[in-house]
Amino acid sequence: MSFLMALCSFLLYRHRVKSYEKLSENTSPVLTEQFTLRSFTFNELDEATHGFGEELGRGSFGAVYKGILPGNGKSIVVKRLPKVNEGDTDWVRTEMMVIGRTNHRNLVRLLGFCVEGSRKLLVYEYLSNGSLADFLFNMNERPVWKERARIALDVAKGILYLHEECEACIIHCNLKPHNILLDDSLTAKISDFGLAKLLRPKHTSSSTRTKGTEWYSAPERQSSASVSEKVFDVYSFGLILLEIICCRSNIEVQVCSADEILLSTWVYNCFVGGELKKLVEGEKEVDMRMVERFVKVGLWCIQDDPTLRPPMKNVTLMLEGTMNVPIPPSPSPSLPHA
Ligand SMILES: *[C@@H]1O[C@H](CO)[C@@H](O)[C@H](O)[C@H]1NC(C)=O
Ligand SMILES: CC(=O)N[C@H]1CO[C@H](CO)[C@@H](O)[C@@H]1O
Repeated sequence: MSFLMALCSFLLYRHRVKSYEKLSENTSPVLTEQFTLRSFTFNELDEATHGFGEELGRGSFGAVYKGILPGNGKSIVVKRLPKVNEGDTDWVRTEMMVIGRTNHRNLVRLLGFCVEGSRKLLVYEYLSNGSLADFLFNMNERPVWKERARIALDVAKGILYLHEECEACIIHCNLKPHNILLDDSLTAKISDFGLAKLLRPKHTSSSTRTKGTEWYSAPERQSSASVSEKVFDVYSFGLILLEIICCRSNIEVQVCSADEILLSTWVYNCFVGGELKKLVEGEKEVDMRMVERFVKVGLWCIQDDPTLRPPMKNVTLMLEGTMNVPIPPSPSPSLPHA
C-alpha cells in the first residue's frame, strides 16, 4: 500500500518536473507574461517588506508580511514558509511553479518566490478587504444575503478549478474562512492552496495531516482513508457554506440553547423542522428558496460518509440551481438530533 503511494507520488512528481521543463522551454512572450514567476532574492524581499516589519498574520503555513514590490510600487504579501524539506530546492521550486501556473479569478495570484537554502518565501498579490472570517464574523451587521450567496459560489468555483480544471489537481487540505480573502469588489479569492503538499515531507501521501484548524477537517482525516483527498475539501467547503448562510462560526458557545452549539446539528434540525427562517433571522431581502438550496448542498458536503459527498462540479451546479438537490440525510447519523 505505502509502496503504491510512493510510486504514485513519484510518477506525479516526475510528470510535474517534465511539465516544468516544458514550461521553461516555452519562450512565447504571452505565456511568459502569464506564467512566469519572478524569482526574488532574500535581500529584495527583506527590503520590500522593510525587514519583515509589518506582520499581517501567522498561520500553520508560516508568517505573512505586507510589502511593496520594488519597481512598480504594487502592494504585495510575503509569506515565509516554516523550514521543511531542507536541501530539496528543486522539488520546492517545481511545486511553486505548479502553484504559479494556476490562474482563476477566485484564487489569490502568486507573483513570485524566493528559495535560498532553507529560506522559502512566496510573494502574492495583496487583497485589500480582509478575510471571509472578518467579513462574516467581525462585522457589526450581517452582510446582505445576495453578497454572501455570491461569495459562496465564488469559493465553490475556486475549489472546482483546483480540483478539476487546472493542469495539476490541487487539493487544498486547509480551507477555512481565514484563508479565503476578499478583494476591493468583494470577490472571494482562495489563498494557501498547494502549500499542504509543499510542507509535508516529500513522497509521503495522504497520511500526513497539516496542522490546520481541526474544525474544518473532515472526520475521516483522523483515520487512514482510502478515498480521494478531494472529499476533504468538499467537507471543509460544506462547513464554510453553512457559516456563510448563518454568519456564525461552526462552533459557538454563546448561544441560546445547547443544540445550537454545533452549527451542523443546528442547521440540520432547522432543516428537518421546516424552520430555516431561524438561520437568517432579522434579515431583509433573503431568497428563502435559495437559502434552502444552499442548506441542502451544505448538508450533503458535510456527510460523515465521504462517499456521499458530491464532487465540486455537482456542488457548483446545485448552488447555481442547474442541478436538482436531493433531500440530504443527517450529516452524522451517530449524533442524537432533537
Ligand atoms: C454528480 O453528478 C453526476 C451527473 O452529472 C451524477 O451522475 C453523480 O451521481 C453525481 N454525484 C453525486 C455524489 O451526487
Ligand atoms: C470588510 C471590508 O473591509 N470592507 C471594505 C471593502 O472595501 C471597501 C472599499 O474599499 C470598503 O468600503 C469596505 O469597508
